[in-house]
Amino acid sequence: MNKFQSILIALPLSIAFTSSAMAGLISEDFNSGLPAGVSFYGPSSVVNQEAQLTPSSNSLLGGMSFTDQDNGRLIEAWDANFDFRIDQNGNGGADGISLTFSRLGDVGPVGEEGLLSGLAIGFDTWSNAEISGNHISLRYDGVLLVEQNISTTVLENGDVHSASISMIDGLVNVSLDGASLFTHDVVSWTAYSGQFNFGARTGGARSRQVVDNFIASTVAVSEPSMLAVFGLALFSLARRKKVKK
Ligand SMILES: [Ca+2]
Ligand SMILES: [Ca+2]
Repeated sequence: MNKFQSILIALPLSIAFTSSAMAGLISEDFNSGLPAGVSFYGPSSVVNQEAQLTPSSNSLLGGMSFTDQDNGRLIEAWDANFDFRIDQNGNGGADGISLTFSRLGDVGPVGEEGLLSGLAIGFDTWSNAEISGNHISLRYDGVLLVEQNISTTVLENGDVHSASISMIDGLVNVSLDGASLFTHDVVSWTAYSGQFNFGARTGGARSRQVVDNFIASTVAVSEPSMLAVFGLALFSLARRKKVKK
């Protein structure tokens, strides 16, 4: 292999290994009616420039999903930021809201524990024999990993709260109103393709449950580019020639 051949091979390979992953971005304030790329389920809809997941009525199951931003590619990291407000509580208020980054195609109305597919974060306002009636949960494919009481604020107090969730290679951080609540490493996590799906539920107790200002980004796992494939082909060609000599 001469010097020119080495450069020919090394160049595309180096491009392949330094190419950055594609990233998807969602920024939705619901101020312009029904947004494109968003599906609503059950009683959920845009009301007063917010996404109202449930009105304050009994026995509802709402939901809202966002179209996959990455054309089905595996996602290795994402972050999600949104405001929520839970008010008009009746009979103690219930049940809370959830955000799931669910496996591709698994979307729909769902309760405060999230979908049984992918990573789900719950903002739970009613204790069903749980740690409290004011807690955050984390589930992976429906398996409960974290159930943490919130002592600093009341989720259903009618105030606008801001949630911030980040996920990098299975490491999940959940923050509320600017303060980190917990970080959890999901050991069995592997990259999957998916989309964001909100849910909310009411039962015998009820609340109006609203989400607004959803800003999220996703980072897809890098795939070998055409240049890399070209480089690998050249490399194997050069090797074959070398063997022949
Ligand atoms: Ca809005
Ligand atoms: Ca509950």
